This record gives sequence, structure tokens and C-alpha cells, in this order.
Amino acid sequence: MKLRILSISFLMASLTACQNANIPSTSLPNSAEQVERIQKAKIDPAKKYFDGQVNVTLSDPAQLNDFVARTFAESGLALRLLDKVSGRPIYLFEYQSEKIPEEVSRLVLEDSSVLRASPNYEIQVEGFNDPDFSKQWSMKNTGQEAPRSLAGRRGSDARLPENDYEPKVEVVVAIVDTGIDYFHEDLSVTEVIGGRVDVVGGNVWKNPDEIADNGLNDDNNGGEGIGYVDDVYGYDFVGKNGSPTDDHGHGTHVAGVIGALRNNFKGIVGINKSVKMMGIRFLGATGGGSYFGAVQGISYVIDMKKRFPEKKFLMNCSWGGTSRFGENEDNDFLMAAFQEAADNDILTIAAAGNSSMSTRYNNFFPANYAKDIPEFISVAATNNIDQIADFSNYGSDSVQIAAPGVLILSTLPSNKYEAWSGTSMAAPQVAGAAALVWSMNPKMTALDVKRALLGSVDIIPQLQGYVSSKGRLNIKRAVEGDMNVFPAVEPIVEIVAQKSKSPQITGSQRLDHVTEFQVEGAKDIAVCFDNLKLDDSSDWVQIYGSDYRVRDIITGTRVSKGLRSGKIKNLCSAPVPGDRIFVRLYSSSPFAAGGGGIGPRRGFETESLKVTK
Ligand SMILES: [Ca+2]
Ligand SMILES: [Ca+2]
Ligand SMILES: [Ca+2]
Ligand SMILES: [Ca+2]
Repeated sequence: MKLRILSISFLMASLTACQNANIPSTSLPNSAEQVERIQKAKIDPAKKYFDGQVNVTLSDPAQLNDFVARTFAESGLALRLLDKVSGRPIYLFEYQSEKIPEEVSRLVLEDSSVLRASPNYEIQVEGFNDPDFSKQWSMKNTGQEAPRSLAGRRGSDARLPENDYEPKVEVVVAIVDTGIDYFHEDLSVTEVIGGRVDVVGGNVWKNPDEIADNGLNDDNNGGEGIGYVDDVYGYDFVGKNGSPTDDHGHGTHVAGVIGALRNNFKGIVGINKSVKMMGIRFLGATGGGSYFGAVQGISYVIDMKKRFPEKKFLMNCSWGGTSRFGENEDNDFLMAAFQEAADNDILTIAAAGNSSMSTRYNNFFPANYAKDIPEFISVAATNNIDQIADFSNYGSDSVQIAAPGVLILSTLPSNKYEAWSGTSMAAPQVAGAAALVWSMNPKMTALDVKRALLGSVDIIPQLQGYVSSKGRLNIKRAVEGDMNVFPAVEPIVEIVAQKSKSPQITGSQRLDHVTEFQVEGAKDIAVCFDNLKLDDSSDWVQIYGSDYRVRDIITGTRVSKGLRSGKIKNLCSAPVPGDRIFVRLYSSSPFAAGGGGIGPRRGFETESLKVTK
């Protein structure tokens, strides 16, 4: 393997010599160690220097001409003096060669007259040199306009720390999605080796035990006869091959948020300086896929975790649907897969969904597994003034945290960039933060990482009732362990007795009835039911405020689960902002359709209003 790289490096050097006939070809030995050093130097995207320049300090200024002559005679390197520091033997040379400045520095250091030698590094003003960082309001909100949107509010962002945290342990983030463009200029560092593109650095996962493109399952993973052949960057469960490339864009967008390369003079800034992103492709070119494919992907990740127990594993799941994989939680294969991941200390971060509904009573999977699996986080989306995004699902017990998810600029296949919106874009902010926290705290469990994230949120009043942590992700505080001592300054909550009854629905009656409540001076109001009876298929209770935006939907399916005699006590709706709340009881179709007779009475009785002032 190393020999192959050697011969190519050598070939490149010879070509250069031919192009520049006046520069003699190098006689420098290309030791394996040297090649490795060059590779290492090249793969650090944070280092940017002036090509073809080197700083040299000599022990004696009188040595200058002899030094230049010796260098040319011994290594064929023609140095030309560009500049010097007056009164000191410190020189800036330029040279013509394919050699990188690190290599030239090491070479001239061997001369006895040289005290110091180094590449001429560029100095940058503070902050990131990535050209589009200023458009990433989600990372640093300066009040700039989000692309195609209104001006934001300073600080309403995920609070990206600008420190380059060096990981203490390797964290693998499996992006269970449409694949990843793992050759993207802002995700990995690539080189052409032996006529094919290879990843030599950056934030893309490479399976160390698998040899690419040899048609063999070198690490023998995936069981006998059905193993994963050439799975270097993850696996493609749609195409059933080892190249999870992305022909949709979604997975690559997610990847950019978590680990776009920082300070590489390209594109955007990811949350992690160093992370390994594994492509698990189970969604095809149209963005569609099956839960079965998801289970295959999750099982692959669990198997990899078992092979590399010292590494930390996370999964980002920016997808979902309203159906369970099985009829109930006992027969839900998808939930069982996530539970097995949790049992193996894998933390899953999922998008809460984009249906503007409360997932407290409505299904949305996998996000709602957060209700049952502790090592699982459901993420809602906020906009650039820290409001819940108008498309975002929410739930005071079903969704744990909010993160920026409106017009998020990130990577797309073929070195492109675009701003997309969705809880899909919010989840990777939390996944990226989780990777960063875990990389700095190797002793943490998946559950510890989740606690660190939820405990360090910025408490946002307008997120009360929408996410259980009551706040928006703060990456800087999470990685610094700056936890909220008190959960929040609790708002004044008043319980206002409010007895009222809806009309009773009986038999095959149709009904559409709205009950309105008002409490002067209220910031938000939730309605609490004493008695709620609804039919599984045809009855709905919608909760909305004076903006007519539905904040909660309660259906018979939800309230009848686990209840005796279909009656529920102390069920409160999601809160509605403002001083008015509307409860709409809606019965769409005859109750008797299935039973053929007169059913029990349905409707609601309210007990109280929960009012925040
Ligand atoms: Ca394999
Ligand atoms: Ca192979
Ligand atoms: Ca493929
Ligand atoms: Ca970048």
C-alpha cells in the first residue's frame, strides 16, 4: 500500500522537474516516513501557508550565499531571497518545486548553518475563514438576514463555540438518511491515489478494516454469506452496496451541519472540528424508504459499535412517519432496533417532524420513541428570533429540545451549498453538539450526554410547553458543562376553575362546535379536561388561539389508550399563546358505522384553565 503511494509521489516530482528544466530534479529519498509526514501535513485543513515560500533563520548572516549554494548543490532546491528582517539573519525565500513548505523546511534544517526554518503561514483575523460562515445565522446570529428571510435577533442561535476542541475520544455519527457525498470539499480531504479518489482526511468515517473496491468483505461484517462488501464509508441499503453516495442531498445537508470542515477557506463551518460521519443510506433518490431499511441501517450501526467499543456512536435520524412499524410498542420492530441501540450506549437524535402538531397525542416515529427510550432525543426547530418554527412539531413531554431549523445553510452533493428548512436541519445541530460534548467527555454515557445537552439549554419563554427542556440548544454551554442550576425561572401559573360542557354527540350525529375561553392578561392558556370521550376514528378536539393556528389535536385513539371506560382526568392541552383559547369539537362521520347501533355519548367537560401570566 505504502509502496503504491511512494511511486506516485515520485512520479509527480519527476514531472515537475521536466516542466522546469532549469531546476535539477530532486535526489531526496522518499522514505515511507516522509510520505506519511507529507500526507499528515496535507490533511490538516487548518494550516494555510503561502505556497513555495519558507522562512529561514541562519546562525550567521555571512553564511547566506554559501547556504543557498549548498542547498542547490545537495538537494537541487533553488532558493531565491524574497525579503529579510533588517538587522537579523532572518530570511524569506521562495522556491520552485512541488515540495510542500513543511518538506522544504525540514530539508533546509539539515544544513548546519540553519537555526530555524518553517513554512510562511498565513495569519487570519480572528474567527473562521470559511467564506459563508457569515450566512450561518444558526451558528452565529448577528442579526443578519437569513437567506430569503427576515432579519434575525442577535444571539438567537445554537451558540457555536469558536474553540477548536480536540477530541479526547473518537465519536462516530451515523447519518441514517439518503447517504453522504463523502467526497464533498467541505466534508473530507481527498486525493487521487492509484487513479481513484480516496479520502485522506476530514470528517468522514472510514472503516479501518475494509479495503475499498476489491469486491471482498474484508472485515467479514454482516454475517456469513450476506456480508457488507467494500463498506468503507458506511453502507447503502437501497442499492445494496458499499457506497452510500447521496443522490438526493438530504443526508449531505445533515452532514454539513455536524461536521463541515472549519477554517479550510471553503463553504461553511460545522459544529465539530473532528468527528467521523458514517453514511447509512436507506432513503433513495426521491427521499423515500422503508422502516425495514431503517432497521437494517440501525443494526449495521449497532454491529459497528460492537466492533469498535472504545469509540462513541450517535445516530442522526432526520426522517419519520405517523405509523408505527408494528401495531403497538410490543410489536414495533423499529422501536426494538432503537432500544437495542440504546442498550449498546448509542444515542439517537431524531427530528420531531414538520406537521405543526403536538406529538404529545399524535404519533410521529421515530421521534416519539423519546417517550419510551431514555437514550433518545426528539428535536423541534426554531427560527432566527428563537420562536418555534411554524412547521415544527412540538410536545411538552414528547419533544425534548429545540434548535435552529429555518433556512439553515449547509452542504449539498457536488460541492454545492444551499439553505434548507425543517426539523431535519434542527436534529443535526443537536447531534453535532452531542458529538462535541461526548468527544470531550469520554467517561460519559449516552444518557449523560443527553442530560448535558438538555440541562444547558437557553431557557426561552416562548418555548415553554413546546419542549420539555423549555429551551433552545446552547452548544457552548453544553461543552463547557455550564448547567442550569435551576430549571428555569418558573412562570406564574394560575389554575382558573372553568367548568363547561360540550354538546353531547350521540349515535350517528355530526357536530362541529367551538367553545371559547378568555383570561385577561394571560401570556398563554392551556385547557384541562375533566372528562373526555371521543370515538377512535371520527372525533377530534382541536386547540387553537386567536391566530387560528392549531396547537394541539386530541383524537379518540390517543385518549382511549390505556384508559378505563374511555374517560380521562386531568388531561391538559398544549398551551396556546395569548389570552384566548378555542376548543373545537368535531365529529366527521357517523359513529355507528362499525357497530350498527347507538354508541355511548361522546364530548368533553372542562375542569380548569392553566394560565401563564
Ligand atoms: Ca465489510
Ligand atoms: Ca473490500
Ligand atoms: Ca450506492
Ligand atoms: Ca468550511
